[in-house]
Amino acid sequence: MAKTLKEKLADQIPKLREERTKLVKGHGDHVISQVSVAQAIGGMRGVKGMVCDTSVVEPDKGLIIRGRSILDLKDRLPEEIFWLLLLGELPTADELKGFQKQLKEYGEVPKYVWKVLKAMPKSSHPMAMLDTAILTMENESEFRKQYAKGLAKPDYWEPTLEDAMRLLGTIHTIAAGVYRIKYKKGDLIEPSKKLDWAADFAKMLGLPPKKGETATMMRLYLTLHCDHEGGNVSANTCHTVGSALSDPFYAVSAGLNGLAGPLHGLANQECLRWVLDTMEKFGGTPSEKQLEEYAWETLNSGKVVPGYGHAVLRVTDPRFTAFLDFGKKYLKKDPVFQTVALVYEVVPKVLRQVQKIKDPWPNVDAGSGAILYNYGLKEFEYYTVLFSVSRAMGMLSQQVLNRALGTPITRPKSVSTEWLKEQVK
Ligand code: CMX
Repeated sequence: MAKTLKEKLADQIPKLREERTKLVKGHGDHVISQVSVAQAIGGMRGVKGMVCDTSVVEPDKGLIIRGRSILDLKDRLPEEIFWLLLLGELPTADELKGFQKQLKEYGEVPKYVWKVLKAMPKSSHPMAMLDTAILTMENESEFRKQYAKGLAKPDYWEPTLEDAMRLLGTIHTIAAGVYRIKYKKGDLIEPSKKLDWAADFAKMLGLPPKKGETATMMRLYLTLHCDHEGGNVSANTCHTVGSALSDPFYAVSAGLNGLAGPLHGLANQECLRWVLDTMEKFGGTPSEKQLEEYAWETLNSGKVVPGYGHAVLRVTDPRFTAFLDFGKKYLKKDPVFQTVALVYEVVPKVLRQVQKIKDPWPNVDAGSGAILYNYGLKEFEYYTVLFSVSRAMGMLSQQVLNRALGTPITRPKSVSTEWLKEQVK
């Protein structure tokens, strides 16, 4: 019988621990980064100060998961990606089948979670609902229970993985419930015993299946958003909270609160709004000239053009390319998609003229909204919830590995402005 994810991880952990010990003992003093005043003030951009093995983001290549470009992985199921993030290899067909079956065994959402969600104000943002639901589910944490009983450090990763499975096994059901409760779509739809994670999510949202296309779109969406190394706001927050040995429910909920910011994951809702605003203003897909004018108008009013720019990337985000290719295949005639494609022609030319902008290219959020819109998800505010369902894979795999490796509590040193002034005197 194929090995489980836990068994495979258990096989790998001794070697990973040995490797880390060797690095610290043998090369602990080797300097890998220096910090300038500008970096200390400017969000620590580019400072190398943490380790993340699940994925890396190369400025000129984009997301690379365990050595494989995201574009080579785009047709894989999200479940395969979670396996890859954790183990560094893709599952065999049998391993995948076993993992999918196991994930479903963790699929029950406690009734109290629904009660809490239904009691929230009608005006609550769907991200606040999702994060509250995850925090409410902290009550189920196996890590917390076992830690309270006296868990040995080398064993921390096991109940962390258990919590990760529970969270991953339920997050799509919770997210679908958030959608149906918030937007009054009718009764909750039960998870299926047969469908894969993404297809089941699409079904529970209640989206029209469009001959299987909706499930294909959801698989792509959930695969593309899975992880983006360790330093971005959500991953870094999850890492920091988790480093205090807060369990995965606390840590992922905290990370997702960061994803809910408009400069991070919320950009996808802002981005489609921007695209639709242009269409409303110009009565349909605008001309290149109109779009250019609108981009300047946005910049001159002190706003950002959402979906463009990145803290690390310096090329078109390959995840955007994957969405663009999907749109060209399935949505060629859709005016919203056509506008997104046109924005890609025009906006980088405009942003390149603004000297301070380091990356004029689209990020993942520039195209995803138009696709969701076409498949019946018209509620922009909900888009970051979809992002979150996927990104939970990255955050959870990072946390399990950190527990396995005994990564210490995060505690960088802050300095005062007075201290900085002294240094540069
Ligand atoms: N539109 C207008 N101005 C932009 C811009 C854009 N798309 N991208 C960067 N800039 C501005 C910055 O606001 C900054 O201005 P100030 O110096 O006046 O503050 C200046 O250009 C330099 O920024 P940068 O070094 O190029 O980029 P940062 O690393 O500081 O920020 C990001 C990166 C993503 C926050 C920024 O590009 C941005 O706000 N983009 C629009 C929002 C967006 O799409 N966010 C989603 C990113 C992906 C994700 O995390 O999910």
